[in-house]
Amino acid sequence: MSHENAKQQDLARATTDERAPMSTNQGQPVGDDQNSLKAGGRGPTLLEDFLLREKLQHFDHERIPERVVHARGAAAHGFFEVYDDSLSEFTTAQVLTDPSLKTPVFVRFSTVAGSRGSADTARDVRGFAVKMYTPQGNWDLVGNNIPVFFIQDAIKFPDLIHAAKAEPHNEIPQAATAHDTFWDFISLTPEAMHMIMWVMSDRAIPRSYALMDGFGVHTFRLVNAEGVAHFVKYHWKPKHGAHSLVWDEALKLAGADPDFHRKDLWESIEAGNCPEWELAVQIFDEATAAQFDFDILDATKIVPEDLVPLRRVGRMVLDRNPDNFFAETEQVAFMTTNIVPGMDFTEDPLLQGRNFSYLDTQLSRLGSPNFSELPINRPLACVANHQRDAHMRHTINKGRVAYAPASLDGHDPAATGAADGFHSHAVALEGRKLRERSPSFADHYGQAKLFWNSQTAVERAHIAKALSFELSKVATREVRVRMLDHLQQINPVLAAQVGRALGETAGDSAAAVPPSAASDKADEIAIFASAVSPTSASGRLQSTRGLSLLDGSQPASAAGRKVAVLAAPGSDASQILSLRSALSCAGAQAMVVGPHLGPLTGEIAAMATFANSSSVLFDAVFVPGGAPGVQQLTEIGEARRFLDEAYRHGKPIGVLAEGRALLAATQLGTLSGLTATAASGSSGSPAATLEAQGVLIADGSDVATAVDRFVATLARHRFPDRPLAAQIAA
Ligand code: HDD
Repeated sequence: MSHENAKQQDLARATTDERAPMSTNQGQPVGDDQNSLKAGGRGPTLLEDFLLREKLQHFDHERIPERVVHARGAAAHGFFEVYDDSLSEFTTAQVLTDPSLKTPVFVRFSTVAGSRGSADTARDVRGFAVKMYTPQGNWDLVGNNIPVFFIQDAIKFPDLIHAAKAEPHNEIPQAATAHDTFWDFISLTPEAMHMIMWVMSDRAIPRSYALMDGFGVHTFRLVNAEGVAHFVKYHWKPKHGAHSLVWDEALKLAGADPDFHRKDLWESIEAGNCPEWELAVQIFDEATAAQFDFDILDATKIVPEDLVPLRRVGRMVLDRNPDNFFAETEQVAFMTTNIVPGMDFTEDPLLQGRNFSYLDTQLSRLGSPNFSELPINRPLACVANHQRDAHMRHTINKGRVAYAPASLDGHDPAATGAADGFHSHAVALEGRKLRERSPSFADHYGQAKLFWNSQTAVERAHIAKALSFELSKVATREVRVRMLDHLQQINPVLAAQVGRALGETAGDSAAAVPPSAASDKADEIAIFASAVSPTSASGRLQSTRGLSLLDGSQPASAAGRKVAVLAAPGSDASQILSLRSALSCAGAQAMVVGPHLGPLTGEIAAMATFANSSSVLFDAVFVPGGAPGVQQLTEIGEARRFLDEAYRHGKPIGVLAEGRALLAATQLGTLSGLTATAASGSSGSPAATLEAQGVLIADGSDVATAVDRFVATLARHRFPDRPLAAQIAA
């Protein structure tokens, strides 16, 4: 039986057929589970009613503790395959070296701080946990969408999480770091500054799980057949690029659709737009590591891609949704200790502490050391050892030998384990036992600056905005001021701009400009425009590729995007059909939004209404022609707002033929001087100016070309520096 078939069968065995005649958990047929057994029609209920007892008892115990962190998550099944055997130079792990292997995977994405029921779009790190059911046992790469961490030593983890979670006296705020205890801890923890730059960047508000990077974070080891070890960093690169929301959109989405990311993952897979990532590795030896000006054991540091380029070695596709959220997504137990022969840990003190924590937490969450027998956790590789019993044991071990060495019943007392079994790499160790931080972990600002320097002006402006937002929610002034001191060490203009938002003087205050609520005000972007040379006079790296999302390095792709088509009775159905087929070819989807559900025009029906949806649920907005339809839309405030809000959030907008009149009726139309009927496209006209900002206005003479241009614009994701965005109230 193939590896994959075995897994499928394994999971199938664990399901029950809900359409079969009802029975108790003991298999007794049930005749009526809607009425309890009573003495007489009006009761009382009888103690002998085992059907009632069992049903209520099971219900009363349905809940298990949620994860202390990463409680809110969504997951999917899929597979991983390497492109070739080129990594066999570095490792004996079959999963990384055998291209004939299609390794089943289960991947769970999550936010960190919020509880199970919190909103998906909170500003937060995203968990990116991959379980691979390899022939050599399970390999879990329990990473995040950010390549560094807040702290260097696991002993600080409980403090970090207690500070970040809702405050313990009133459980406020939910799924948010914008509060005193978090920033108090951070302001007293300089090692967190690099991570803070990432968390305040747009990385912490991804567009979807499918459109974000993943990282193993720590430096790990790969070990080859000769026992030679190399260091490795793992990266997941999304096939369709890494893209983000904007903050105002993320805030609104938390109300409009708290399941935004979860639903996107589910619906993409159902629609056959399967999320896909490439696995990339950075591999380097001890001598190379010794030359870096940071310690590769320090999880607050990246290995810049300008120092060690990425090598793309395989791909992972998520192509099947879970059958049952609890049995799979909730009960899956990831553990950093799950590695396979040919891999090893490093002495990173954060990783070492994690290796205690994950095994431990499964006991309190899942209730028994037999959690590894749950279908979602069970390896495909054979399990054979002398561990026995404990709560909820499923395996029925045969025979009397549960010990080693043993000579009874055919056991070989000389057998001490598989020859190709796991061997820890023989790392040379020396030194005294001590409780202190290595001096090589001491630089807390160097890579925070590297990250800042590697961002575009728009991204820097977003970081300044995020810090201003978060710190403005901190009630204790000393904490705010302490943070400004840290920012000053990273970049004086950043410190000054955040200082201005907080009513403090800090950094290069001459450069600061009045802050606005909108994310992309031109003068706020302009102050961050200064470029930095890639290396300093002393040869130190000052910026590097791989850190910016807006430097043009992301692949152009419209796959997985959702477009709102605003329509009403009388809208041009053929234009909508053209758009729909062009989008579907690009792996994107059109959803018609109208004044009511159901048939609107021709064969077009509305799947959403202005009352139940808004522009934040979509990546772009399109308005077809058809004078009577457009006329109706111009009279609907929400329709006009759809366009204004989409413009403010940098989203592509397309209007065709008479659809232009709706755009002309918006705030954007007024501010840009766009009229309902003027000829489009002449240079210097409002339409030409808007086109450069991703707002396409076409006259309807060539629908096919107009639609193709719109899809190409959609593939660019966002147009973040729109000059009129700050003036639009939406
Ligand atoms: Fe952790 C869950 C990622 C540091 C202790 N962690 C958890 C999950 C992810 C990460 C993705 C969710 C897994 C799932 O979906 O079930 N954690 C990280 C990363 C870290 C990190 C990338 C730094 C590089 N974590 C970390 C430390 C500790 C923990 C330092 C403790 C010493 N993490 C846990 C935990 C969790 C967990 C308490 C909660 C639920 C679980 O493990 O199964 O053990």
